[in-house]
Amino acid sequence: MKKNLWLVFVLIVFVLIGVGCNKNVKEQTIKPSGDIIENKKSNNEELDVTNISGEEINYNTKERYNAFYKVINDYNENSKWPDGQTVYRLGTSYDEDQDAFAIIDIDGDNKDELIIRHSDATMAEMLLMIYDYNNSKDEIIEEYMGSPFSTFYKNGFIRRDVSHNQGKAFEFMWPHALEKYDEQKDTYVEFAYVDGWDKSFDEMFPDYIREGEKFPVEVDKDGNGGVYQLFEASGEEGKYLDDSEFEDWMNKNVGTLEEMTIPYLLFTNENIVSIKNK
Ligand SMILES: [Ca+2]
Ligand SMILES: [Ca+2]
Repeated sequence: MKKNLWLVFVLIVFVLIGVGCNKNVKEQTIKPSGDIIENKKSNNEELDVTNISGEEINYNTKERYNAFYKVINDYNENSKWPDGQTVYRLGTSYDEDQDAFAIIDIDGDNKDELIIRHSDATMAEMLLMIYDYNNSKDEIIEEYMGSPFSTFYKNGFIRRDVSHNQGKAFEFMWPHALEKYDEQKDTYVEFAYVDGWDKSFDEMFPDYIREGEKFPVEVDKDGNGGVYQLFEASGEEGKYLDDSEFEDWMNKNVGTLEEMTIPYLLFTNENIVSIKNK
């Protein structure tokens, strides 16, 4: 169990520094041919989606869907991610654990993205990838790497739950990262990390509490036995907030969370071909 706690700690640190898992590829552009180009600057072709005459540019072209089709097909047929890495599958027979894909304007920039949900994997290797397409360069762009435990909201926020909750949050809440769509960078950036402390954890697992440490009773004003721990920047200590204080912070900084439904499709021939003919 001590080992498990260390794992949780390591996981939190990883989330905070923005490394989701072993597929550590950030902000790269990938040519359909498989060449990867470092892309430290913005992925955005043009922030202004209108041309000189003021007409809206349509980025959802045949080329975009064709590039997505190639990615989907390569993933399905050759078990290859766009960056050339191999897709490892467990071979599940349950529908809800199958890999799936979706095409949707997930970030609200008027361009459709390709989402690949890799659920047919061990918990640690599950992935949710978002790919964009650069029309002018004919390139697939990796916009986001998260996990199937990510929830997308209409205001550009993502809540990414950690895969295991084995820390002090215990039964009070589920630790998660909050990420936010950055229009300038055309990618999602870290916003905050939310953990918690369940008072009953101290009694249940006294061995895991560091010396001199105890549940912050003074913060738990509503007395429900739980407090939130909020990290607004990586590396900071994290401040404890009671339920209503955390709620205020959420209202002020995150706003109303309306969940987006992602129209996932399984990797059947029919579904794959439908993208080609889009
Ligand atoms: Ca979009
Ligand atoms: Ca409380």
